[in-house]
Amino acid sequence: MKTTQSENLFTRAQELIPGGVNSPVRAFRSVGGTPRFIERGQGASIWDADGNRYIDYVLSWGPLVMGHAHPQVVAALQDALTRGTSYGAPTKLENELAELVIDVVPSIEMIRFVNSGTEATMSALRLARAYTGREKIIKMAGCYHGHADMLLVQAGSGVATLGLPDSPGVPASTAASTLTVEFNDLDGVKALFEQFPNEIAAVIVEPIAANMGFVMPRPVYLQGLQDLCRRHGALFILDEVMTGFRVAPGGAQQAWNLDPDITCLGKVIGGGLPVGAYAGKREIMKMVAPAGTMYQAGTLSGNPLAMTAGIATIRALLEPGIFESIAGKVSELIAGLTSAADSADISIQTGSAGTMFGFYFLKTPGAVIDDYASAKQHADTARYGKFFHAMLEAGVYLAPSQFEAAFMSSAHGSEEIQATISAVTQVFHQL
Ligand code: KE4
Repeated sequence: MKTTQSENLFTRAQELIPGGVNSPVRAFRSVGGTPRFIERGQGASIWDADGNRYIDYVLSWGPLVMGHAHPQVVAALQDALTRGTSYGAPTKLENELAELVIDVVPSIEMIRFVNSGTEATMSALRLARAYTGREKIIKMAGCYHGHADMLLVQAGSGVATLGLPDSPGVPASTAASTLTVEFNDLDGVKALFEQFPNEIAAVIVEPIAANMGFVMPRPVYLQGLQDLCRRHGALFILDEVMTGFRVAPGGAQQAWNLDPDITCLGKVIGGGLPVGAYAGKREIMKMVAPAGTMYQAGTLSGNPLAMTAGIATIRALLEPGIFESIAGKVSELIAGLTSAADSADISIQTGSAGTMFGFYFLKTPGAVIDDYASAKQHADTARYGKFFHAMLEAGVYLAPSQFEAAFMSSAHGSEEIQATISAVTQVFHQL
């Protein structure tokens, strides 16, 4: 595969931008090689600067559940663009997207739009501290909730990918208020509530730990966290930035009948444009300025183009049968992946929920990855790196890190799924 253009662009980019990228995980650091500079996306495919075509399972890290340049999204944006790009004033579009999200996500009564998942979780935690008057928060090791100081403690995603223990620049005093426990360890959270009575403002958790690869919650784990929060007067915050509109239309909370106090959203609700949101019970949300005293603001929050892309994407996703058909493609791909691994005698652990999925190469056959410690211990990142590049050469674009999830779109048809399965089969035998 010719990658001259990407190589030249990457060389130049590294002079201009730290690491040549505007988000670390894009730099291929953990898998090696030159990141592909992408020029175009259409449906399930992307093309790089050298004209190579890939079937895309990163989909901008989750947002593009309807694929690249979906006709309804493009048309809606083209129309909105003729009326300008931003007003810094309220618009009916914000009402429309708010109503859509409130209708679909069970626990949400009121919502505030921001520009990224990071802003969503950062604001949600400030709100939890304001509402409870408490300072400490609990997060799980290996979970990633964006790059706000207080959350860059044993984080996942790019922090895990680069093997950074924590980030320099986060004040010790800030990190001291963030308590961490292994994902799926309910007793560990229970112990913290007993150790710090009346001090914990919130527990924040990804319902599926998809920033350490793809780790499903144990049965009753999430319900257990919710019950502990209720019992100890802390807020239960579900970070559905990735799982929202993907595990089910109403997110993991709809699939698993959860009732979080605050939900963080992002990705899909922006349809590929910058949108995040924190949302939840009216009683709590009404504390947010200017209705209440907890301050949070943003020049481009609720931006009309971003709202337009989010509305068009969610409306298209909610068309009858669409979600189920995308979820069906995930099942088809996972079945193909599993049988290919069996026939090549390769040990993998797969996981899937709705329109998202993931898999690990295992160093030890039969090992189980169900938290960050076991992910670091058992995931064969070297073998994943080889697999990643072989699949890239075969025209399949996966996450450039073993500690990320993968995503499906409505634009992936049987042709793409079968092409992917045959590429996997071929590559597994090469491995
Ligand atoms: P952003 O600030 O990147 O929009 O959202 C942060 C965030 C919050 N919560 C969860 C559960 C997330 O997965 C994310 C961001 N996800 C990563 C990929 N695992 C974004 C990719 C990147 O950092 O470039």
